Amino acid sequence: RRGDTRQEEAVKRHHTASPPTTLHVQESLYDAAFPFYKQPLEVGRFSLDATRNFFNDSRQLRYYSPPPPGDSPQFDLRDGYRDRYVKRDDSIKERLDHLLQWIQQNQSVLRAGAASSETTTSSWLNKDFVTWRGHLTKVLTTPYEKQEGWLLAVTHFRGTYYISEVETEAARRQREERTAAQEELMYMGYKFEQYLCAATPGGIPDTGGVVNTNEAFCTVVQTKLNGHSLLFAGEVDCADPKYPSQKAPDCYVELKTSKEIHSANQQRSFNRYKLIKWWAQSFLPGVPRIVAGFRNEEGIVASLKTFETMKISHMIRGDWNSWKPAVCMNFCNAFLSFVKKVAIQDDPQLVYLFSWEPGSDVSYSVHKEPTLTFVPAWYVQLITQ
Ligand code: 0WD
Ligand code: CA
Repeated sequence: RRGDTRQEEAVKRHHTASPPTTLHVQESLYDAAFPFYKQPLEVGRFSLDATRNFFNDSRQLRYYSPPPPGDSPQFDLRDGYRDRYVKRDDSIKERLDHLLQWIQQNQSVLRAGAASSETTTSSWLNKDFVTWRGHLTKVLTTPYEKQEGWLLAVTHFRGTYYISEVETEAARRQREERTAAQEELMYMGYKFEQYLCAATPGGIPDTGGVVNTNEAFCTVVQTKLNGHSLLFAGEVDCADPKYPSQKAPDCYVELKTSKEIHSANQQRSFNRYKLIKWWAQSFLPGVPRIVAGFRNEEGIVASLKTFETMKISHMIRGDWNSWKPAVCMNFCNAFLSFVKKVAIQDDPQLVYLFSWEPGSDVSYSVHKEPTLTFVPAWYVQLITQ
């Protein structure tokens, strides 16, 4: 049977007139041709400073500055954890606020791209979905995820579906019960960025400075997955001033750390569980390169490896029980279609809460509680104008 037909059947219906109740997740249902995914276009940029203030510019963009080729790096990722670390308060839920702020300050960019047909149900924004890239990454990897479920809140407002993550009970518990070792591991990812990033193109990394995880540079991307138009923002680690194309997102580089690989078993698990996340995250905004630092037990990175995002799927193709990019994208397409079928009511205070746990189908519940509502009043004003 054709993949399309099988995906249609993934949606269970009570009867044809009412919305579906669940969405099946099994990989086999989505094992079809790669869907249409429009080349991601950067439509804007924003920065968050050391105190998490929003700026509609690139002030926090950093520049890739690797050690000279041939030199083995000796990056001590634990350095500064005790005395040069300012950690973002991750109990504060920012939801879509910064992205909505970007929309507010860039109406002209968006109005210019919008069709003239304005009705009461669609706004000048003219996008089907607005969300964080990280939320879409979670959707893409769902058919292969075996550990962490998710909760995604959706509000349908003036023809656009806003998707904002809600922390699961399990994730909250994990966050509150993080061990010192886990906290340090989180720091190490950011410290790695400091070793490879300079404040100016051609500059040298300041490895003695403070690591402040409030600081962020984000790209705002517009694209299309089949019939779904998307606007999302994602954090970008740096731009490579030496890359042949200085166009965004071509020049962007994603930085990652991972444990050194010493066995075939570790390699398999890296390919199966880590590369899928790395691929999905960078593929979505069209970031072409991922630079990985492999750390030893002492937290020292002695080797770097560059992965080309578009070649990752070829690298894993021969693996037993491997993952497929097409399955990820077809599932995402099906999920977005499911959201459109379910979230019928256009109301900025109404939340459709989609939930998924490994081994289950996606289901949803409907809420109108101030604690779950995430589209702010000021934004409702803005769009309604
Ligand atoms: O409200 C929420 N539930 C979330 C908010 C979940 C995830 C991220 N965020 C915020 C981040 O603080 C940041 O401002 O959204 C922005 C980034 O969004 P994204 O690019 O869509 O997120 P994602 O692709 O998951 O992560 C990109 C980077 C991470 O890099 P690695 O290499 O670890 O994937 O954003 C950072 C991190 O550097 N990041 C975070 N920083 C602080 N707190 C967080 C977080 N919770 N999550 C990701
Ligand atoms: Ca990173």
